[in-house]
Amino acid sequence: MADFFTAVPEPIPFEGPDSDNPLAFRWYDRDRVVGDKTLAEHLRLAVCYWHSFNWPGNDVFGDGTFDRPWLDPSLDPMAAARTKMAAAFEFVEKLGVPFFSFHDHDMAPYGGSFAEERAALDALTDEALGHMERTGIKLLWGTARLFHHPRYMAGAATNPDPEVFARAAAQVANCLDVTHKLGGANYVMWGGREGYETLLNTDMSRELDQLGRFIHMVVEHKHTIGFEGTLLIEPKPQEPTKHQYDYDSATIYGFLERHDLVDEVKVNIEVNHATLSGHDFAHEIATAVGLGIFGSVDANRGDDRLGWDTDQFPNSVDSMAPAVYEIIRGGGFETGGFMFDTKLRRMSIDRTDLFHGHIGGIDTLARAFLVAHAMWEDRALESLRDDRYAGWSGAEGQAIMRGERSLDDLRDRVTAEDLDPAPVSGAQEALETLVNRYIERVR
Ligand SMILES: [Mn+2]
Repeated sequence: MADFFTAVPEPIPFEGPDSDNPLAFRWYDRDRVVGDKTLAEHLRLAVCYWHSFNWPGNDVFGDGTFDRPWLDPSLDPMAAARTKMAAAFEFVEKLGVPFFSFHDHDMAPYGGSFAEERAALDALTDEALGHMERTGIKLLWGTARLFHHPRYMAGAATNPDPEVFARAAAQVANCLDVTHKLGGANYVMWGGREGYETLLNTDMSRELDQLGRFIHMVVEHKHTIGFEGTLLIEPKPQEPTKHQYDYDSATIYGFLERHDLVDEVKVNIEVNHATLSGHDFAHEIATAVGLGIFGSVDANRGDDRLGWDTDQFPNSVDSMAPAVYEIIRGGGFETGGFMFDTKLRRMSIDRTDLFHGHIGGIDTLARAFLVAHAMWEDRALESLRDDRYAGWSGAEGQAIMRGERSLDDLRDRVTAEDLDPAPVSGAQEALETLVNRYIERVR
């Protein structure tokens, strides 16, 4: 442990739901066994490097507000990167979560030739490996920042210039190599600027084919170096470009099918991206689970009144529990986890605010998990769902689904039996109240 977050001298303890200590967990009892695993093993929580340590709290109207001394441009870039890393690992260790995640250029500075940037990334990830071995903290995923530098203003893989594509490919090769070196459980591809502003200058089908070729090259490199983590694409419908190609999970599934990548790539679903695409978070989970491409989650939420990506810490068990239920129903995380791709509000300038955001978010996820797991164990929703679809387990239902009935067959049967089935209640209000009962009672 280093000495940046001195107001939090010890690891955050678990004190239970009745605690009033703001620097304690009330629900995240990491060693509590729920079903077949501990809460820590179910949730696989991760802190992000970029918003938490590499973002100064600036917005389009003003400069950074946060106390992040390593971002001072007058410092030696490598020394500043090392100070930042020490603070990041101090934070994750005190928070007591098992994983972190990083962008290449949030850990390593820009500057010099491509070879020099690669050497800086290699050196700093060697140093990260030391922190990981010392603390036991693991890497949930790495990712390349392919949207920040002006060269990527018109996209990386989808850029009209193949030299930009080449630069992006080289950057991903470096980042995948160091993610492998750090034992990353996944590698994420967020298409930061893979999209368009106007069709007046855009050949969309060409750009999508470029993206398909790029992802195939990433898959090839993964197998060449022996990386066994999961490749993930992160859906987002818009921002920064007006129309992002990776709109939502269903769009990505269609893209993966077209480019023969379904067996190689899954999705990293972000709560705020799901809601921006017009879906509930739970819908995006259920879609990905149903299509066999569910991978991981970024837990940050949006604001119902704002139409952009606010990346706030999750704070509503009511809205999170139904989505966590869909994750449990799908079998839970394999290599993925809950990652805090979260931003403090710009006025949250105390060093402890970063703890408050994460503690509240983690307790929200832990409590949502306990609610969802109790509903799953009791089969409270599943037994109702089973009843609702029971007809499809009968002989006629199965014959239809096996393709053994034509429209004519069914017309003959409906005519012969004068089939006129009575409607059955969907009972939505009763089910919503049932979920609330679980939220009230879980301990
Ligand atoms: Mn994200």
